[in-house]
Amino acid sequence: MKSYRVLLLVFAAACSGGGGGATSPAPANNGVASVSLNVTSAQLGVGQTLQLTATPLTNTGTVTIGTPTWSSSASNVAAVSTGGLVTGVSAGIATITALVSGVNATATVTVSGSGGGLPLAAEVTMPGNTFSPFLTTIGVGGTVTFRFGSVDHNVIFQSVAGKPTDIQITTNANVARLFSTKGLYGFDCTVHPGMSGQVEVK
Ligand SMILES: [Cu+2]
Repeated sequence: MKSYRVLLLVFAAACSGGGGGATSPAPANNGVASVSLNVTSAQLGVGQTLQLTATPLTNTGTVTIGTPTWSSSASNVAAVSTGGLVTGVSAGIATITALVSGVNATATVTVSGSGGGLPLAAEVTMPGNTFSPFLTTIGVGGTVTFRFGSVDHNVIFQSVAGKPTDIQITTNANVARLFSTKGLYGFDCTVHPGMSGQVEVK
């Protein structure tokens, strides 16, 4: 009976301890407040591997204890082992998550095609109310930068699964779009009938 009462008192003191000098209650989950990854963004070829390591940290940045659980948003693009070893499987983009005591951290892994040698960056300019080049070919995970001059243009993509967000009327700016899904994406400038182009993502 006696010891039960003492325990209750200690518990109450710990819970009300907002003031200076009060001892904090024992943290749950070893006090994991954040998770640090050795790599947060990487590019891999098909068959290449990358070892990720996750370090759980307390809210003061001290390393604490915790075993990460690894998962991939797209195992057909990048697979991850129970030990955090990532393997490129096919072209695309996957998010790898390390979960420790309910706290997670993510790494973005871009897997490029198997030796196609396709560029992952390209530019489209707009001379004389045309898109140049008409057809831009990039590898999956690549970025196309649309360079707008002094004339109003927009870039409205035809309705194809995986298309990026349209670019509304823009002048004198460069606007990039990421293509994370293979396909052929036609687009038009609706300001100038007949002003069309395509991005092929392989
Ligand atoms: Cu136009």
